[in-house]
Amino acid sequence: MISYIGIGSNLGDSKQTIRSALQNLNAHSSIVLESHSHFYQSKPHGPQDQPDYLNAVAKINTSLSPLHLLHALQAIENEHDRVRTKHWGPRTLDLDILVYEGQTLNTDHLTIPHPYMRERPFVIHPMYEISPDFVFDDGQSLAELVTLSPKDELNKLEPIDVL
Ligand code: A4P
Ligand code: MG
Repeated sequence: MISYIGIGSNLGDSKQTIRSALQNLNAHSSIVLESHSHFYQSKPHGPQDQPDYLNAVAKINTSLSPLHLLHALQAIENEHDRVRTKHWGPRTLDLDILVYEGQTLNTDHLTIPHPYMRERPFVIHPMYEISPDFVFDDGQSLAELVTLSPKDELNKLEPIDVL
């Protein structure tokens, strides 16, 4: 199944952390990394008293169920010393399931599609870069969201070798 993963970091060496997270995704026996976006730097959304973020989006193909995928992502977060402190606060690595092919979920542990993704330039623009034809199950296209989402807040970094 195709799934898109939102990757964020704003503590430590974020570029290296995101690179390593992409490598960990690809190294998982039930996940194939299909593609990933450039890395984008932006101001924090939510609480402002924290460093700027680096974000990217990955497209994966996986045989894991959404819940098993979440657990795999949490294991990768933990490998990167992710410590859960405050909501929307700083983190070494945040991995969110943005969408999972054919799934709409709203449970205590998992909401798919990710509830805030459509309002977040740091998700919409990188995802559009790798999947410009993507359309949500409710019919809304990523192309339309991109026209509504301010891009000037994002600083696209030079590409780096990941794999
Ligand atoms: N959970 C529910 N749905 C999902 C999903 N689709 N994917 C649950 C992943 N997890 C999901 O997550 C808390 C719980 O959410 C998980 O245990 C899982 O069961 P968390 O990452 O530990 O907690 P959090 O940070 O408090 O919340 P969340 O929702 O991950 O934060 P966000 O929404 O990711 O916001 N500004 C910029 N520029 N860039 C950023 O990346 N990120 C945030 C964090 C704030 N501002 C930002 C950025
Ligand atoms: Mg998260």
